[in-house]
Parts: sequence; C-alpha cells; structure tokens
Amino acid sequence: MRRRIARGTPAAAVAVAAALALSNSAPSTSASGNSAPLPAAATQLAPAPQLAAADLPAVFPTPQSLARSGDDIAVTDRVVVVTDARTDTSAKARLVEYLTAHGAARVDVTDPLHTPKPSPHLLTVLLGPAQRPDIARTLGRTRAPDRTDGYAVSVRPGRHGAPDVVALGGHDGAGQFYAVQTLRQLFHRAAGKRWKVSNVQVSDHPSMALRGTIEGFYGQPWTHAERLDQMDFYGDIKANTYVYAPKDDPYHRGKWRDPYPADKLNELGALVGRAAANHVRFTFAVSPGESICYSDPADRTALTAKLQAMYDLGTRAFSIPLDDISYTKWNCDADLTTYGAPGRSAAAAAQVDLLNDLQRNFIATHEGAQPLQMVPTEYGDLTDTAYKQKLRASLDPAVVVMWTGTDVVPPSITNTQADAASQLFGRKVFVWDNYPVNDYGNTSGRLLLAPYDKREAGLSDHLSGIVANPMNQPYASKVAVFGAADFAWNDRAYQAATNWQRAMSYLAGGNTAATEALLTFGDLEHLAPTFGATPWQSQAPRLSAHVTRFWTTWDDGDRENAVRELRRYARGVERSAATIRGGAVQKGFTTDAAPWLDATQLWGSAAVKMIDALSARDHGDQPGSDKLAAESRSLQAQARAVRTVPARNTWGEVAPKVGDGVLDSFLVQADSRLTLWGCGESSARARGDTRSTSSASTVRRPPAGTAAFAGSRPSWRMGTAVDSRTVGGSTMVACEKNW
Ligand code: LOG
Repeated sequence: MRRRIARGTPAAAVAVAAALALSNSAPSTSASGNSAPLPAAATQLAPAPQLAAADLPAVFPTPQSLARSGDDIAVTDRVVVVTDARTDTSAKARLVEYLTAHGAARVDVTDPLHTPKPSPHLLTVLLGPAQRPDIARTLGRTRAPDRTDGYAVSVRPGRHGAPDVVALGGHDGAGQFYAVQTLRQLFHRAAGKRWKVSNVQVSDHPSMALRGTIEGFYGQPWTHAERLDQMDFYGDIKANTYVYAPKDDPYHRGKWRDPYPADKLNELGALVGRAAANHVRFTFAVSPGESICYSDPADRTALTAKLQAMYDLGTRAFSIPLDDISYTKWNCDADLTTYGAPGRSAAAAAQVDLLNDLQRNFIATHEGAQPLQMVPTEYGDLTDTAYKQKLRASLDPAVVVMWTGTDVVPPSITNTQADAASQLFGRKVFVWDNYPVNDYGNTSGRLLLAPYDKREAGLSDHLSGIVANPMNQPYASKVAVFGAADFAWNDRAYQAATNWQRAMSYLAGGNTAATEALLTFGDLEHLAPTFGATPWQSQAPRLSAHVTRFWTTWDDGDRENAVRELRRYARGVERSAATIRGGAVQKGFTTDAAPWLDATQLWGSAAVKMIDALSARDHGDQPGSDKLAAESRSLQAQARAVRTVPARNTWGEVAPKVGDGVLDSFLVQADSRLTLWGCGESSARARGDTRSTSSASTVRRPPAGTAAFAGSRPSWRMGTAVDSRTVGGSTMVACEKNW
C-alpha cells in the first residue's frame, strides 16, 4: 500500500495571467472602404531560394516538415484576418491575440467575400479549413495532412502590389489551432525593428493520437488556478489530453461513490471549458477499486452517476484507474459468489465485467464520448499472468489500456518493450509515464528538472499515446511535460538536449539570461530516480564536467585557468536564483522552486568562496584562505538548513537537494586539499617537482562512508597519515611528506 504523509495548509496558488489584451477585432471594415475577393496570392508569388537549415525558426513540438522558402514578411500596423463559419473559434481568438502581441495595432477580422482591397500595406492572414479555396490556393503544394490534428502553414510574400499572405489551414479545428500555435513561434524582430514572420512552409501532424499529462500523483493535488494555467500550457505545446486522476482528491478514490459538492463541480466545469478552448480533452478518471463491489448493481449505478455528472459538464473522455489496489481480495461477499475465489484471474474477470459494461452501456450510448480508458492493476511490467491473459481475452477491444513501462518508473522505454506490452494487453498501450512525478521515497527533496529522455524513437508505431505524470509542483513540471509533448508529437525527430533548452526558454519567456540560469539550475536538479538504487538520469552532468576539468587542470599545474573557469561557473550557480526570480521566468515556477532556489544561491556562494580559498592558498595567503574556507563552511551549513514546504509534497519538511553528490563532493574535496596542503601531489606540483606522483606519494582513497564522496575522483594521492580531523562530516587525514 502507498505511503501517506500528513500535510498542512496548502500553499497559496499563484496564477499567472497572460497580460495580452485582445484588441481591434472589429469585423470586416476596410480602411479604404473597398472590399474585394482576395487575390489568388499564391499564383503571384515566385518561389524564393531555399535558405540554410540553420535559419530555420525553432518550432516546438518539432513539425514533421518545416522548410524555409524566402524573405521574411513584416507584421503591418493593421492586419486583416480572413475567417469564415468553419474557422475554429479558439484558433481565431489566439491568432488575434498573437498578432496584437507582435506588432499589429489593429486586427480586422473579415470573411473571404469581404476582404479589403489588396494592399501591400496590409498583411493578410487566412485561417480555416485547409480546403477553403483561398487557403488551398495559398497553401499550394504545402499540404495539410489528411489526418487528425493535421495542419499546414504557408508564408507567401506579396509581389506586384499584392499583400503578404499567411495561410493557416487545418484538417480539423484542432489543426487550425495548431497552425496558429506554430505561427506564434515564427514571429521575430531585431531590437527596435518591426516584427517579422519567418518565411516557412509547414506541413504537420502528430505521430501519437494522445499527448499530455495525467494528474495522477499522491500528495497535494494542483489548485484550480494551477490547472487552468496548465490547460493554456498544453494548448501552447499541442498536447491534447489531460487526465484528471489526483490520488488525494477524496472524490476520485476513497469517496468515489459520492457526488462532487457544488463548488467543486463548478470548478471542474470551468476546467472542462478551459481545456476545450485549448483543444485539450479533459479526461475524467474515477478510481473505485479500493472498495467497489463489482457485482453490486448499486455500485454500478453510483459509478455511472459520477460519470454522467461530468458528461453533463461537457466531459467526453473517461478513465477507470485500477492501480495501487489490492486485487487478490474481494470487497464484498457477493463477488466471491459471482467471480469465485479471489485471485488474479478472478480480479480480471470482475474488472472486465465492470469495464465492458461501462464501455457498452455508457460510452457507446453517449454522443461524442471517447473510448473508455483504464489502468490495469498490473500496469508496470511485462510478465504474462492469469490477470493479463483474462484481460486480453475478454476486455472490449475499444477500451484503452494504460501501462507505465517495465517498472513504475522505468529507466527507459524501448520499441521492443512497447511491442511486448501491446501483445500482452491485446492492443496498443497508452503510456502513463511516471516522469517527472516526485511523490515516492527516492524523490525526497528533489525537483525533477532533467529533460524528457530515453524513450526510443519509433514508439509511435506501438503506442496510442503518452501522458506524463507530473510533480506536485505544476510549473516546475513544465520542463519535462514540454519534452513529453514534443516526443509524442514527433518521436522520430526528438532531441532531448535541444528540447531542454527550448523548454527553459519557454519558461523564461525567451529571455536569454533567464534561460541560461534555468539551465544551470536544472542541471543541479537533474537526477531522476527509479524505485531502485540506480537513477535513470544522472545528477548535475554539466557541473560534474566542470569539476572534473577543474581538478585535472589544477593537478596539471594550470591553477589560474582552473580557478578562472570553475569560478565563472560557480558564480553562474550563485546568481542563477536571483536571475530566475528577476521577472522573466513564469512566477509560478519561482514559487514551486523557492526552497531549491534559496539553497542553490547558498551552495553557489559556498562554492565560490571555496574556490577563492584554494586560489588564495595557492598564492601563499594562508590566513586569507582559512577565512574564505570558514565562510564557505558557514554558507554550506546555511544551505543544509533550508527546508522544503511540507504541504507541497509527500516527503514533508526536508532539505532540498541541490547538485548532491557533485557540488557537496567538490566542497569536501577542496576542503580536504586545503587541510592536506603541502602533502603529496599538490606540494610536488607547487614546487615544480617533476617526479611522477605515484613515486612521490602513497595512493589512498578519501575517507569512505560518506555519500558526499560519490562522484568525486575515485582515488587521490597523499603522504603518510600523521593526524586526523573532521571536515564536512568526513574524517580527513592530515599527512607529512613522505619523500
Ligand atoms: C501510481 C501513481 C504514482 C506513481 C509514482 C501508477 C499507475 N500509479 O506505484 O499514482 O504517482 O506510482 O509514485 C504509482 O503509476 N504506483
């Protein structure tokens, strides 16, 4: 059974309002008073030479096809947007919003028959179904794929007095919305200059049908304001699925039979609406497994009533998670009579009975309802069992089955594994990806900010989709979710490192310094644990490389350079917190990460002081060095005293982990070097001694028994032990020169 940790008052939610005002979406009046059908813009446009791939604008998720085709076009003061009855409402609202934010003082929304007289001074944007004649003509050979969510974008500079035109054509409403989301990423400008739109041709569609998140963690559920913000975020990253399954919402699990109170229902209704406005399918999950009596008609009725209430709010997608329940005992005697002795096969029979009933008698009878989703009790392995055999033999083929990989938190997901899972469950599985969730013991004290990674290209052939299970911290979760959505959209083009940069840039609103600060900070929160002893992503790979290089350069005698380089990086660590809090980064991120940012600043300062102490000592200033080292130790003590906010996580009030095993190891090792100054290699080098260190000193391991040494150099050299003292919690051995 799962851990339970008491929680205090929830921290206040921070809502970030997009401060973009919609303006001037006045219909159909033209400045000149003239109206004319739009010219066949595409036919007047000469194809421009291809530009280098390096000039391609960064669009995320990565489009299936994006090509540069000529000069960029300017956003004019006034822009005409041509829509008709089949134009997606949300797409239109976003388009006006984005144009207004990128240089259009006035946006006139009109229809194809009443567009203003063509003028080179009027950028014209066509938005609607890809087959609409004006759009189809402008798109030309840039096709909107004939697939769900497909779209095309074509930027056509005007010639001979014709206006510049942008065509945004969708296969469906979502496709139109996605075309607009791509356009949002094509705006750019040089300082003080007019906004421009990159001249590209985009033909795009998702590789996986279901992309997004499952709020499926233990601990404090997200607040309403946080969820609303997430829906807008999903729209931005073309994610179309949000599964509502917070373990600690009592009405989701323990009190599954009870209807939601009116105020909760109102909130959920607002959330369903906000999801729809972003082309996100709000998927309502209810988890009856802890207490349901499968054969009791009253329980079936209660469950259906719960789903019906959400259907009435506009929800069209439903899930029955049966994870983390005891399935080898019944909750009622009636199930013993109906399904026989408890066991894996009987559990599957009872679950199938319920799920098939819901699929056939609720989903199939409700207009627009999506296929039922379920989480099996055996969700995280590839072992064939009586449970899985029963499920694949008798679960209605329409029901979507979730799977977490080869473990609750798998080290990777490969095509072979996903294929095996599909065989086991008799259908393509839907991945519940337990990253970046931080509700289990091994995540204690951690934010998980490493990129989404180690999912094999080609998984789109084996999966129906991927949803990430995020952290209790919604804004901090955006780093990994940004990646998961990119991977699900186009798994074959996915690059974790590139995506990571882009995710940070997104959170930083494109601000370069804030993006770099987030990358530095994210490196210190890079470790991604599994349920076992081995993490699937390592801690602080950037810092670790810097530290390794530092000791190599230092030991090679090039100490000035060693100090200069590592000090610069440590200063970056020290300053990153203030830069992240400087205003460019989403406010909610700074709230989520507050204890980690506080600790990072202190650890960064401690590192700078320690590097300075090494340098002072190297310059012969022992008193100065001692003082700096003492200051560093005091900063380290302050860093260790920082605590996380208990209400915000399942592990309570603990020290936030920051670059652990790398940063603290460096500090201990540096302190040891100061203590042992004059011994072995250091003194040999300092004196210009050219003898090899192995002949000049005894090889010893640093004192064992402290985790702080994990990640430090495996062995080091010193003289003969003559004294010992404690440094940073470890017993250090002083020495005398033995040559
Ligand atoms: C839970 C999930 C939890 C996650 C990580 C599934 C299907 N269920 O072990 O709610 O957030 O592990 O602790 C789980 O993953 N079970």
